[in-house]
Amino acid sequence: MAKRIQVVEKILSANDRIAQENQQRLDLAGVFALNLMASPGAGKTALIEHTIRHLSDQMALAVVDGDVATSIDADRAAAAGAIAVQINTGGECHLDAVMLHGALDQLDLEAIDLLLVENVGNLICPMSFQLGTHRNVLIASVPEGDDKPYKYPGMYRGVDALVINKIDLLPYVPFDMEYFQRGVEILNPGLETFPMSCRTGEGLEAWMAWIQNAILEYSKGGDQSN
Ligand SMILES: Nc1nc2c(ncn2[C@@H]2O[C@H](COP(=O)(O)OP(=O)(O)OP(=O)(O)O)[C@@H](O)[C@H]2O)c(=O)[nH]1
Ligand SMILES: [Mg+2]
Repeated sequence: MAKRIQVVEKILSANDRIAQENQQRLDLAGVFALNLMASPGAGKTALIEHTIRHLSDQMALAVVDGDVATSIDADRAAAAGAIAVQINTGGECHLDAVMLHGALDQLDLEAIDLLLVENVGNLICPMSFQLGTHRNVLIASVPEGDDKPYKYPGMYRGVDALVINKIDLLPYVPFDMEYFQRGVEILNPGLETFPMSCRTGEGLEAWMAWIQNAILEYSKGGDQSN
């Protein structure tokens, strides 16, 4: 048993080394990168599509899409107007730094300002594998239920921003926003939160402003986080 733990530790530290390398490559080319994590179906790709449509007249966007088996999400990102690279994890429930490293090889980083990485839909594994991106973002969604911060604390603790998607469904599903946000506040005090509906477009402006501001800070050289 002790041996097995050592192996896991080695894998994680190898991952962190490559994540660092990824971030150096991104920084050298001036690419600001977000790691978007969520449970399956929360709206990661929907948010990516909106972000591409809102920001692509101001900056060059690329998407790296992690999926177990298909290229459906990368195709959606490409159709929305971004350069898109698909990673098929072949069963793995998360992206890791090596996978992102391979995807970066396929991109002309010098020509990109913003990189959106869509992680595999999962609320546990992705958090254990840093990728070298500058921010970790969690997309929660109303139909998942208001107890998720309490049940998946690691994910809520480790992110830099939180989107609460599908607020258009609040009248139809039981979701106590106060209870949900209380859980978030305990785990990650002051976490920047964006209530949103990718269906109606509500809340998208604040999200776009957050990205624009983060990129501005990054381009001033004050941001090497994650
Ligand atoms: N009502 C409602 N539906 C939404 C919203 N955002 C996304 N959806 C729907 O939710 C479903 C999943 O959206 P996706 O963007 O594919 O979710 P995802 O997180 O990328 O899913 P995976 O990549 O499979 O994990 C789709 O049917 C979307 O149309 C929203 O704000 N409101
Ligand atoms: Mg998706």
